[in-house]
Amino acid sequence: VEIGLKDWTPELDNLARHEAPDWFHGAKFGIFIHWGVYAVTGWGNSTPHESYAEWFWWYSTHHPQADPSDFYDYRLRTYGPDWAYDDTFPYFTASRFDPKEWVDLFAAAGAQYFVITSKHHDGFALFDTKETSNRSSTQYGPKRDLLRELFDAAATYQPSLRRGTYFSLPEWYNPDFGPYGFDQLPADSVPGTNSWPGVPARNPYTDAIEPYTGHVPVDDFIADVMLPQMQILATDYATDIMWCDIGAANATATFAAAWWNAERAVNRQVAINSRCGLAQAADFDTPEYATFASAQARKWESNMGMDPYSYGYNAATPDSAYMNASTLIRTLVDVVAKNGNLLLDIGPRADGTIVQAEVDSLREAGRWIRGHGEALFNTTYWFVRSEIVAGGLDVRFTQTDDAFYVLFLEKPVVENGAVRVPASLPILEGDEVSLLTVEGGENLAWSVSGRGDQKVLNIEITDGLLDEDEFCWVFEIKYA
Ligand code: FUL
Repeated sequence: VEIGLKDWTPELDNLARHEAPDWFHGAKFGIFIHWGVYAVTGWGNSTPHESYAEWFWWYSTHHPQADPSDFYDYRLRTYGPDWAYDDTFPYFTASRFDPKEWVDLFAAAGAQYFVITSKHHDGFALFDTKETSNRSSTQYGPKRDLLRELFDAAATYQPSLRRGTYFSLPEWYNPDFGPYGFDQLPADSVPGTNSWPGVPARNPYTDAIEPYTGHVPVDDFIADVMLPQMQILATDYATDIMWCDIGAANATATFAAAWWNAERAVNRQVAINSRCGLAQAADFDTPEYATFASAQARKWESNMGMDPYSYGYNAATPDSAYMNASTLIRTLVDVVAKNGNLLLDIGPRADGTIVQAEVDSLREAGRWIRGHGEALFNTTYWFVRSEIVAGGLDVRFTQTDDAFYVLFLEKPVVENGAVRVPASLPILEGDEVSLLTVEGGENLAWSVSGRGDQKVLNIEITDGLLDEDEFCWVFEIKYA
C-alpha cells in the first residue's frame, strides 16, 4: 500500500485537520437513544439528589454508607441482598421493539440523524461483539442484534437519517479494564467526584464485587476489546458518527486515521466526537445538559435528555416532567443560532417501547420543525450576533446564501402595526420579508429606521397573522 501525502496518519496534529462533515453541520437535530439493561432497573430519581438511571449499577454499589441519593437502599429494598446487576439480563426482552416505528418517529420529529448506545459503561453491547466479548444482546436478553435491526430499519424506511453509535470507552467492572482504570482519568471525569461532593472516588476495578457475565478474558483491553469493537462499528455497521464517551486510555488515533482513509476512498464523510480521546482533533464538542451562551466558531453538539435528569429510562419520572414541544423547539432554535446541533435523548423501556410523553412531544415539535425547516437545516449562524432582545423578547438568527431568518422565541409584540427588530440586519432594498407560516409567501411591508447600532427593522404585520403560528415566530428575509 502506498501512503499518499493526503492520507490520514495517527498523529493528533495530522488528525486535527479533519472537521465535522457538511452534512453534520446542516443536520442540526438528532435523537440520542440510551437503551440497555439499565432500562430494567429504570430508576434514578430520588430526593434530594437525582442521578442518571443508566448509572444504576455504579451508584447502587457505590459507598453505600455515604450514598446521599438512596440508590443502595433502593436496590436492597427492591431486589434484596443477593441480587446482582447482571440479573437484569433476562428482563431486557426487547419484546415490543419495533425499529421501523422508532425511525419513523425520529423522522416525524424532524430529526436528521440518531445516535444509539452501542455499549454503555456497564459493558453490555447491543451489537454483535464477535470474539471480543459475549456481554451483549446477541448472547443474553433478547438474543438479538438490536443495533443491526435499528440501522437496517433506518436504511430501509428512513434512508436520509444518518446513523451514529455512542460507545463507552471504559467498561466499569470489566477486570481487563482494571489496568486502565479510573485512577488514570482526569479528576473531573471520575464519577463520584463531580456529581456527589463529599463522596470519595472509587476504583471500580479493585472494588468490583459482582460477576461480569459474558466476559471473554483478554491480554490488553484496548488492543483486544476497545479498538476492535470500534472497528466493528465502523466496518460491519457503517456508523456515521463515532460518539465515544468518558475518555480513558484509548487507541482512537489509530482508529481514526484508518477509518477516515477508508471512508474517504468511498466518498463517505463521518465524524468523531470530543470524548474519544482525540483532544482538539475531535470534530465537535459535546456539552452535556448544557448549551453555550453565544455562538461558537468550533462545531458543537449539545446533548440532553427529554427526561430532566436522565438519559436512560427512569420509571420515577412523571409524564409532566418530560420536555414539552415548546421547550424542545426553543432549545433547538437557540442551539442552532449558536452553531450547535441538538442531540436530544430518549430512554426506551426494556421491552422497546418509548414513553408516550416523549412520543407526543417529539411529534408535536416535529410538525413545527418540519414546517420551518428552511430556517434551521443547512443554515449557518450569524457571526455578528447570535441573539438580541426585541421588545423584551428573545430573538435568534440564522442564514443561508439566499435568505436571513429572524426567529422570535416568544410571540412578537405588534406596536403601531409593526414588529420591531432592533439590529443591523443584512437587508437591502428589493428583499422580501414574510412570516414563514404564510402560505404562498405573502410579502410584508417593511422599512428600516435609524442608523448604525440604532438601526431597527420594522415589519408590518397584524396580530391575527401572528396567531397563525405557535412556539416560535420566524420571519424570512429573502434576498433579491
Ligand atoms: C455521560 C455518561 O456518563 C452518561 O451516562 C451519558 O451517557 C452521557 C451522554 O454521557 O458521560
